[in-house]
Amino acid sequence: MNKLLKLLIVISLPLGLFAQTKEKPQVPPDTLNQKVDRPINYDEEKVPAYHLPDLLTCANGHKVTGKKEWANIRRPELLELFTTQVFGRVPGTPYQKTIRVVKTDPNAMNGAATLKLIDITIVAQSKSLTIRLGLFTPNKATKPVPAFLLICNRAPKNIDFSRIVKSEFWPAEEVIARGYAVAAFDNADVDPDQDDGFKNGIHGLLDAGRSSESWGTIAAWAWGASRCLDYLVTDKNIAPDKIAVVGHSRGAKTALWAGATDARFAMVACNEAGCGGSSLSLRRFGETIYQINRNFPHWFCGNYKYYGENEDALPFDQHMLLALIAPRPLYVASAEQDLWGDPRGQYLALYHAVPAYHLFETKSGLPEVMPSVNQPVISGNLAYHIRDGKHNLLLKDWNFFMDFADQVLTKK
Ligand code: GTR
Repeated sequence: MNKLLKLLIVISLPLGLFAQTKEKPQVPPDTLNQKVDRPINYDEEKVPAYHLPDLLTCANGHKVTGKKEWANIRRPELLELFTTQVFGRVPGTPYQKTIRVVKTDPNAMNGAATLKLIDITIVAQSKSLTIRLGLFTPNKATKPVPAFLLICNRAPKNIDFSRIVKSEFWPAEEVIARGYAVAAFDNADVDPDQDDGFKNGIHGLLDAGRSSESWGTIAAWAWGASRCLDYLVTDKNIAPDKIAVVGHSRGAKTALWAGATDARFAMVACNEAGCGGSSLSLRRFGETIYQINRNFPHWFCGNYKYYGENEDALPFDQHMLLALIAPRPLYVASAEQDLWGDPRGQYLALYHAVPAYHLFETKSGLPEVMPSVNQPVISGNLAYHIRDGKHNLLLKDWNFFMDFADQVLTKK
């Protein structure tokens, strides 16, 4: 091989520029039953060569070139792939939903906001469950405002609606000060974060027999986010077409799936979603599909386990999940020390989602080179930052999200 060709391959491989589409794989053996303890790779040099499945090439080989084909053919195909292979399908069990505003305090945050507590009760198969949604709207607003909904995957004190405890994880005062409404719910209200055989939470209400395609806990939380949205779009203080969903880590995987499955979410802010969320699995850097399914067997559907230690069989990668948000605004955020979540893999996934955005408009382009720490890139409807420090959701992240929302939601 001549030198120039060799150099081209070395430069192109990390970005997966030699992309190709793969057929759906044969079901490989369930590697979870074998004891695999491969060391986790944190070395960029050891990232294997990989071929990213092509975002715009349909299963039948047809290459999508326009937004109509994307919306009618390729996007539904990818949505189905992520439904059957990663997150699982929501059962069609009928249920009743009642929404009740149980408390209103027009003088919250020393008069800066109005607090509403909303109970969303779901009844099915003689069982019931209530999701408590907390919402602050800014009192100084003269018209309906954009809103942020946080899927809280941490202890409820992080979203303390009484504001006795304040946490950067949900900096409600700062969000209100910038003119946004801010809402949150505890994901445990929807489904416990436990491998409980899907007996409890919303699975206990809606499941009627399970298969390898049945929904896992992340899909359940995303479903819960949509039930919160059912209320938020009716609140007269909120602009119903300007509601962003925000999540951190497992909550960010959830936010991505909520945005993918519910187009009413006008923006997704995905903070450090990592494996199964915003980072490319084919890089096998940090957490792997095998590890995540071993440690959290309840998060995804059964089929996802087949790809553990078997990434080459993947007919998709996470750039395709990000592309399901297109053309809506999408913010992907990483943290410098969060190597488990593979920051570079997160940036590359976003970079490779760009072709879907380009079917709609060309302003959303991203540089090939990852931006420096604490230097957000905002480009049309796409944004990215890598914050200094550890795996966490901090005020700094929220401020960057709000800078983006100022452009893509408020000014819209
Ligand atoms: C880790 C998990 C990650 C991420 C994280 C979190 O243990 O391996 O995928 O979701 O938890 O949610 O904080």
